[in-house]
Amino acid sequence: MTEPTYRLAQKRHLTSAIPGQRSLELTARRRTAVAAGVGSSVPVYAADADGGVIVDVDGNSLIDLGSGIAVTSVGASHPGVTAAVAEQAARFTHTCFMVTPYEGYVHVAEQLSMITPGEHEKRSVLFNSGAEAVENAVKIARLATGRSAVVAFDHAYHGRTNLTMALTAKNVPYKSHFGPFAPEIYRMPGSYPYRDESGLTGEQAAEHAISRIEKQIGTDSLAAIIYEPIQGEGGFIVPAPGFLPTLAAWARSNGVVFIADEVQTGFARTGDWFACDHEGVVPDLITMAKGIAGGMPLAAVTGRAELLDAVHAGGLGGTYGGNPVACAAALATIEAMRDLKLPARARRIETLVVPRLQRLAAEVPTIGDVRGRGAMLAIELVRPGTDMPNPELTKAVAEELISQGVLILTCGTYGNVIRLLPPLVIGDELLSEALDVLEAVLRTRS
Ligand code: PLZ
Repeated sequence: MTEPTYRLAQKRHLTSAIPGQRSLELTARRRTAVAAGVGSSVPVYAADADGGVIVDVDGNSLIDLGSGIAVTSVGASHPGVTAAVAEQAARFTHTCFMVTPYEGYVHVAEQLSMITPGEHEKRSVLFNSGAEAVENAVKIARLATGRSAVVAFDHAYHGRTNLTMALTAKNVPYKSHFGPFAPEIYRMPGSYPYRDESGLTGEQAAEHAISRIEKQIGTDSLAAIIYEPIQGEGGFIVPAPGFLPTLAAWARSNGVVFIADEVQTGFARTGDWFACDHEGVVPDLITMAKGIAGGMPLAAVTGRAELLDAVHAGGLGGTYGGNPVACAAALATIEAMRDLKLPARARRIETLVVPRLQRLAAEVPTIGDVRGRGAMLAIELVRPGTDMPNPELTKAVAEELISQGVLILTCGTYGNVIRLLPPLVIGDELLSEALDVLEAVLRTRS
């Protein structure tokens, strides 16, 4: 196994207040040119990034616990990825796979067949974003089954396009006033162990959803059910054991396509190649993006050959889908993940972080829950002595961490979850320093 090498010093180092002067200037320029509807989690502008650090335009070096929302698992400038990008860009940046195909696309599809769950015959189609992959998975499921209904779940996040907004659960900021939404989407209760009635097993939670589906939709109208094996934006919610296998088995025996949305959980993030692997769940279709290409925009739908090949020639595509530079990046990323044994590193991150957070939770009454898997970890903040969400504290903690040079993201239906998504190549010392800061902030704020 190779150890990661770093180009930038792996340290937290503040040269100015956060944000510094140059970032403030860029914020002022941005206000006059960039749409107000696009938010940013941190008030500084990136100049360089590598391994576990992001250096801003004022020279501040921040510890990155966000990976650009679970994207830069191999780091934001992994040398193998940047070399592959440069090499491919120097030959050709685009021909359009639908016009003049190229080997990189085929090679990525071959790799996806190998690493995704299940030994069955598979096919893949490539896109640009997670939302586009989800849209296409639904198109494929509808065409292949001849049915139209799709079930999504409470706390789900699947994207911001019209169909994926309809699949996404949370109104503000994702959906509010952006309707009307795509029809034939039904929402069901999922599994949220911290908030479900106590003692509810994963199997029982799945049975609740299944009996509602049967009553409200009817299986012969249902094309697909879509689930994130760990719900990401909804709050890093790990379903109770047994939930996913029960749902997947029911789908299979009723001719319903089970789509696993692994856009956030995929590519080594949770300690295995895919989060479905932990319970041996084999989805019919799997959607992927984010970690797939080391930061280059690429997404994929991989699944059963008979589903993907049911679509007529020309039925799937897009100008940029499977762009050659993005494919080169994906191949280099997958190679780096194997080489650096990133699934194992994600598991190691869990063993370094979770015991510390659990000890902290025993002392700090505002920590309601510590959860997650691999390097997709979270703490849910509540009002002391209750399970009432505490979004104000969550926002204050995140802001304080960022001002101390630790880039952290929040999430959750109730806006009360601090999430940890470090690059999988982050060094132990740097991660430990970030946790020191997190612990200190939580102790003083709570
Ligand atoms: N499915 C499970 O997590 C993207 C969204 C951030 P795109 N999650 C981050 C934001 O506020 O826009 C995501 C996801 C899951 C689909 C998507 C959508 O992926 O690449 O952002 O389209």
